Amino acid sequence: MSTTEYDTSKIWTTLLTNRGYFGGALVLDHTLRKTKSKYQLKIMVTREVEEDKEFMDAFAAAGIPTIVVDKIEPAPRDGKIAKGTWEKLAPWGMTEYERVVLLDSDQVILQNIDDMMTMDLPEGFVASSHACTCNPRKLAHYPKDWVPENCGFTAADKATGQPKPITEGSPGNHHLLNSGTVILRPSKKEYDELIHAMNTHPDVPKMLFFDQDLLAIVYRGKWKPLPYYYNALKPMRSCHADLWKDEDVRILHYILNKPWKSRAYGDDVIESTHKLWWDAYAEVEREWTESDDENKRRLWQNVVVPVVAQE
Ligand SMILES: [Mn+2]
Repeated sequence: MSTTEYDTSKIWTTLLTNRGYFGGALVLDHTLRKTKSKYQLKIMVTREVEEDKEFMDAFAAAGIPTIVVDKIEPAPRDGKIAKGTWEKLAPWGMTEYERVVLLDSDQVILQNIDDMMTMDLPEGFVASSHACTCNPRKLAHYPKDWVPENCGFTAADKATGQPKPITEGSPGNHHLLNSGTVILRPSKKEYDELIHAMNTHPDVPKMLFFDQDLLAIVYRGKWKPLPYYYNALKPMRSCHADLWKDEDVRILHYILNKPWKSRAYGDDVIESTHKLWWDAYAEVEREWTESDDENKRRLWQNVVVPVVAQE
């Protein structure tokens, strides 16, 4: 699809802060195109990325527009700055768009998701999927109340995948979202609220998931839960096997270990999902390495090959 055919009032976006996730971003872009989205992916890049000329050339070769975003970080507390992916808040300030959907570059799109651009979203609200708080790997640094009984997905309708509505009486974890997928309406007022909360909220210095934790606080009672299949976290294929249906999954999210780190993924319920990523990557690889454009073939070698496992 050429640029002129896109609906330019709304965009997909994701954040890249270095070359490491570029293979992921190429697969994300490729699968959005492959599923025939009529909206374009524009990738947010930091100032550091902007200075990496060869990397910027690779975005141009891929035909992916970039949006350079300034550093966003909390005011220091006791002389310390809570470092994190705070630039993921930048889309709230992009008021030239009616709607922005924030995605993660470790996702693959398996079915057309353009309905996310038109689904009902009240003013002042965002839409997102729950965070899965089952903690199946029993990671010690995760909060103590991250157990299956408290997970938002445990309460979802198993037949339809629809989430249970969130109320003030819901378990605390039902108020937590995963910021790998967020539908938002850019707004100067909401952007300012987010930045203010980032600079002042007492929990910020101990936040594990940065923008994601902050969004759950600022949009508490003001976010619409989406079915899991708009942000299907790969471990859920095991820990929510009774909810998960492969044929329903629109967005598969490779949280924790990334598929591009090894071509020798396992064949268990979770790691076997890496095949979908590698199949899509093979299509991208063919397009670049068989290109008539020598510059594109060179950029593939210099920018993509070093960050994607070759065996
Ligand atoms: Mn992710």
